[in-house]
Amino acid sequence: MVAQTLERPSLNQNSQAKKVYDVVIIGTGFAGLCMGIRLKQAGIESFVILEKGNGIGGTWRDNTYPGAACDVQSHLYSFSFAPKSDWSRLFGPQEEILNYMNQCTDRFGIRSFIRTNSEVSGASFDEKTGLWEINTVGGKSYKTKSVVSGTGGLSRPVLPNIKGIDTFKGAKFHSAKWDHSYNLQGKKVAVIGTGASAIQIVPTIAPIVGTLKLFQRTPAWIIPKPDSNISGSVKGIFKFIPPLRWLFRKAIYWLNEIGVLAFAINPKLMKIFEKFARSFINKSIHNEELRKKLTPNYTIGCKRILLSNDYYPALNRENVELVTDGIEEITSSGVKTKDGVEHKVDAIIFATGFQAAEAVSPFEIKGREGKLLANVWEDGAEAYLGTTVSGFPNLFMIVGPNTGLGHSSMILMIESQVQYALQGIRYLLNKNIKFLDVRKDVQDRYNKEIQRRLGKSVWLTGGCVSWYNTSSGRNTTLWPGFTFEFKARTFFLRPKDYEFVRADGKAKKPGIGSRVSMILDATFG
Ligand code: N01
Repeated sequence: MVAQTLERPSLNQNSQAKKVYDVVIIGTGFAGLCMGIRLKQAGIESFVILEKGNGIGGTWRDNTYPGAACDVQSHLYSFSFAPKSDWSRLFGPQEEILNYMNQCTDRFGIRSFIRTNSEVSGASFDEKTGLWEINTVGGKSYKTKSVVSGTGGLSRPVLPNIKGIDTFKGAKFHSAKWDHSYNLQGKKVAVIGTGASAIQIVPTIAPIVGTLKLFQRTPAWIIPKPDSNISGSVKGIFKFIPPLRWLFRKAIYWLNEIGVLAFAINPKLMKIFEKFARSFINKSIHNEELRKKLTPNYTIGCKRILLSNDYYPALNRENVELVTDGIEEITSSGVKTKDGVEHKVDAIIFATGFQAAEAVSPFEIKGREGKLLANVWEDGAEAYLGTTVSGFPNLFMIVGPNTGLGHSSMILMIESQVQYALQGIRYLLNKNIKFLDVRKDVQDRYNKEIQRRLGKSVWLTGGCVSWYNTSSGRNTTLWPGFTFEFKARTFFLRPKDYEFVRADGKAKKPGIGSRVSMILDATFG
């Protein structure tokens, strides 16, 4: 079914009639690209994709630090509809992932829809017209029937709130904003943080720098990374016998999926992983004091489990020191710890993560009755199926609240959400419907269920502090189940979950005919 482009007069009476897009997508990470590709395949071509950077790729464009690679197997960390036979490694490096995203952008013909250097500054919904107005930092504005936000959870790097951080006279940068013009060769370097980014950075720069001081606040559980090059013959087999590539992807999928049993259903099973990780530390680190410092005191899985074969060996190096005394302040020449020692360095690298749990949207979003999303989410972000929020009609979030995974590929969740959003958009374009708004009682019931399930998970019972949870201890980031459950729940947009408002302002539930055509669209469209 091909949607029509709506042309409506602008809300601003002083300006000329302005194009009204069917969809404005925000972001060109995997989420934004997937939505764009699916819209185009569905014959919906009245859309733009706004991107704040000067190229596509989101997280995979920004994180160019040395050693950046995926910690999910590439054959699964790729679109199901765009398999790649020739991944160079089981866990692809950043550059190859970004290339893949660029190839998909061209192969599916969506580059001309992308507007780079278009950072969104605000979005507001007009209940009278049922339209959103999207404003950019550069002063442009777009009118649209619907908005798909694909801004992701890892797009806002966080510099820690450490006293004196601005006084440091040497080089300093965040892992997600790597300064490639700075030559680390022979330098005295501090790395703050020991999360997923740091464990990739440290082994890569340790052989280059003069000395490396790694400031750890909480140790991470680390297990070996089953990574290797993929040989030419295997790539050939995948290329010429696609069912084998498909089987390989499925095998990875099910192996990862088993993890849910321990993460979310019975955290006691984590003991098995913990035993494995403990023996990995014991085997890799020979110095007893260092081993103690590196052994976490919370249940494995509570914070993200990290995969690395070269992190522990890097910490055994003579020029690397693990500092665990706690940071007191940053001085003009280094990092002072609570024991009074000043560690003088030439450069500080902040591998301190992203602002994730507290607020998902990096710009102001105004919904019905002028309500601000930031206010609605004061006590923690929540949505229905991680995608729609009551009071914010025609807005679909990809990688919204409680859609993150601790065990598998985010692209599985993205594809499910895109499928769901596409159905909502089809309703808006085909059925004389002004807007659809998820019912508050439906959203509340859903979140009650999600939080009840999360309460039993290792993320809330494991005894750690993590960015998965808000400061009040609510988990607003992770999905507490199997990815196939999420796929099943987002496969059909159930009209009864939504308030439908017609163009004449009357509430309207779609009839049985509309629902049947929706289901046909969703299945074969
Ligand atoms: O960030 P993090 P990241 N003083 O938040 C420490 C994804 N990712 O960039 O644990 C001292 O995990 C903080 O300490 P603590 C992945 O989803 C994916 O590494 O809070 N230390 C922690 O050690 C990941 O989960 C890949 O006590 C301070 C570190 O900084 C997410 O990105 C690769 C501090 C932050 O760790 C974020 O990972 C890389 C302070 N004031 C990342 N403040 C893939 O391969 C913070 N820290 C797909």
